[in-house]
Amino acid sequence: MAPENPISKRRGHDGHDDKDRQLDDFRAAPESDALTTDQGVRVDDTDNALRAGERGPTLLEDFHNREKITHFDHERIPERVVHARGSGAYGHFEPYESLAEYTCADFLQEPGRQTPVFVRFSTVQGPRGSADTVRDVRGFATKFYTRQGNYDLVGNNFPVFFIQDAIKFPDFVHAVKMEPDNEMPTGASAHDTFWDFCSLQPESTHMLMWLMSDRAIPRSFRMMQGFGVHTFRFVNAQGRGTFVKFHWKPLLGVNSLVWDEAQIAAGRDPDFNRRDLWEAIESGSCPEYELGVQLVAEEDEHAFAFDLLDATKIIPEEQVPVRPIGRMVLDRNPQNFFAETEQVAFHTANVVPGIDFTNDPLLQGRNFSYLDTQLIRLGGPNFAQLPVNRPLADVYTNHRDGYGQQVIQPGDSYFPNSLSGGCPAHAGSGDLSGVFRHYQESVAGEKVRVRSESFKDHYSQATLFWNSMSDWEKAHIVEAFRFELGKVTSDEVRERMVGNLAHVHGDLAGAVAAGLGLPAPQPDPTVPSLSSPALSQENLSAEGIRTRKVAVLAADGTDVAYVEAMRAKLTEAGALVEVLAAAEGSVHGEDSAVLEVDRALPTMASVLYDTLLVPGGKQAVQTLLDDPAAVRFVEESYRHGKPIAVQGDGERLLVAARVPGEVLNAPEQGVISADSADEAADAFVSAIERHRFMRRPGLLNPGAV
Ligand code: HDE
Repeated sequence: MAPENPISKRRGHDGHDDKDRQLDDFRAAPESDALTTDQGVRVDDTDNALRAGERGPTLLEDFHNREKITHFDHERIPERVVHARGSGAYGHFEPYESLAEYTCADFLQEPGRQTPVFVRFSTVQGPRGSADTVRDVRGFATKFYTRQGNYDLVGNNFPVFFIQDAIKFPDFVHAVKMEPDNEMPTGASAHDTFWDFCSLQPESTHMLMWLMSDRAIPRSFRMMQGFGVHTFRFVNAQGRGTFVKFHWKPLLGVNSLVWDEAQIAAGRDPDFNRRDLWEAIESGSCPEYELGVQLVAEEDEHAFAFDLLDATKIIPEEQVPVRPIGRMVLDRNPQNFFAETEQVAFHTANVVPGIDFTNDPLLQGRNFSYLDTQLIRLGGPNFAQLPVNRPLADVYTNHRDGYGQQVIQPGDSYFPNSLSGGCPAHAGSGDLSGVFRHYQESVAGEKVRVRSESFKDHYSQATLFWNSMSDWEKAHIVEAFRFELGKVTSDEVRERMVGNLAHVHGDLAGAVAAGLGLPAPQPDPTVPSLSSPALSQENLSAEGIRTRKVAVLAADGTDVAYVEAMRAKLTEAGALVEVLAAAEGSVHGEDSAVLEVDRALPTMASVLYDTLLVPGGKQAVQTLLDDPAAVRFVEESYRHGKPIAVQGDGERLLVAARVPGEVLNAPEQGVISADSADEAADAFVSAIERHRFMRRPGLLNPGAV
């Protein structure tokens, strides 16, 4: 008898929604307990090839051996040319209200109606095996399996892009990818070709500001915004269009790592963001994002100082507020990385009635590129039949044949026909509901190869971004430019780039130049003084500390009662508390109370936690003081701006970690020193809520502020 299928028993995969039920038909439940070949022939030995005599040559006739090796030889497919490294999850989206006034998209009509989704987060530059915490843009691509067909919102975690016209994408990607001779650096833009391109291409300046900011090193995919980037178009049932920009906002707040931490994390856990997403979903702490839209009436197309079709520009939220329209929850991990996360195929041209394009030249080029790249990556034209890509809406086409055809299609495959009763019929000839009708935009013009004059301002919004940053965000941007340009070997490229920065802000250009040993360029007197507070991460923290990871450093002699009291309060607030000690097992308090150890200190690092708790207990603190890994843990936590709570003697560890005297008990700097959990807990929770304290003494590089 066939064993119970362990696959269907995995948590969350229980016919959860329509997509999950559809996937069930493709889940390979073993039908027999015996190993077979692809042809279903039972096999009793998969460890020894057929050979002529015990020590003789292997025989070609061994079809099982040949099939096994041949299949293995063909297991890899080309990785994505960009966004190769990614992590995916299923979930659902539901609108808060009907958007019928603006769009006839079926999935946006009814408050609370759930539409299944699959989301893939990614880095851009590095190959599939590169580290997660590199400085890079993150992809945020969502496939909505709507009743009217698949809608893909293929966005990023920055609201702008490097270039204005898709024809420049191959140039840009060749410049940012590893250098052609030595294939270095992996997962990094700190090299000559990238900065050579950008320094010659001022339209990239706004995007560079985002890339050099902490937005490029997100703490978690769960704490990162997403943007559709382009201006799209909603179309309502009457055919009226409204310009729309899409925003995803994480309910856990928008938080980042700091650069030193990101670099350490890349070694300590190259899967840092992937693991975080996976574990959060496995533990039931499902990430949520709110979808927001900025809506602009068609008649206001030219009401802005920039062109709505220019993807290097945002619409400042103070000018057009973001209206929340629904929420998305990611609650199911894939079961097979390759089948789902790797084979998922997003395409900007996968739209549904009610959502349409604009003439943004970057978007127009993308509408060609995604299908084209998938034909090579997924080996032919039938990839929409792969389980993860399959729409929930019925599919009925005249397409035939091709590699990997999964469907037996009876009947003819041409239109018009009479022999098949005219099927499939055009919707136009009968039921008109759910038909995609292209927006009736009038278009006229000479054939020209030019960039519109309205796309020519490359600096104002880079300045807007700079002006909107807090002091520590500015300092981090300066340090990032210094780091990246410091890796550039060409003096000419460095100088040209610093020259461009002078058009963003004199302070920025001057500070970067100083770090590179270059003279400060002449500031540009025309630099505007605009700012948009909505851009600063200072203003994007969430309430609460759900899923924040707290490390507790313990040893024999630790005040166990204090740890348990703090654990109770932190866990109640939704944080995850882990006790770390030199070895796994347990430690004993002075009163011989037992504290279970969750992780051995040598296997962990401060960069894997959001915050640190150091309980008192004379003997325990002495043990930790004698352990360089523990002192380093404290030192890094402080330097990376993380909240720290210490009890009693625990303060000695702060001193050993060279925490300045004036901060030893400074809740306003996120360092809380108190003897009891009652005194410490509330202040510690509010500190964790603030995420980081980047203005601590010694943290802001004076040359960079
Ligand atoms: Fe993409 N992009 N892109 N891109 N992009 C791809 O499609 C392209 C751009 C984005 O998780 C490729 O299937 C062009 C902007 C994401 O599978 C490719 C241009 C934005 C993903 C491609 C852009 C994105 C991709 C590579 C310039 C944010 C990963 C593999 C006009 C709004 C999707 C693939 C996933 C992937 C082309 C610019 C987001 C080559 C030509 C702007 C999130 O087709």
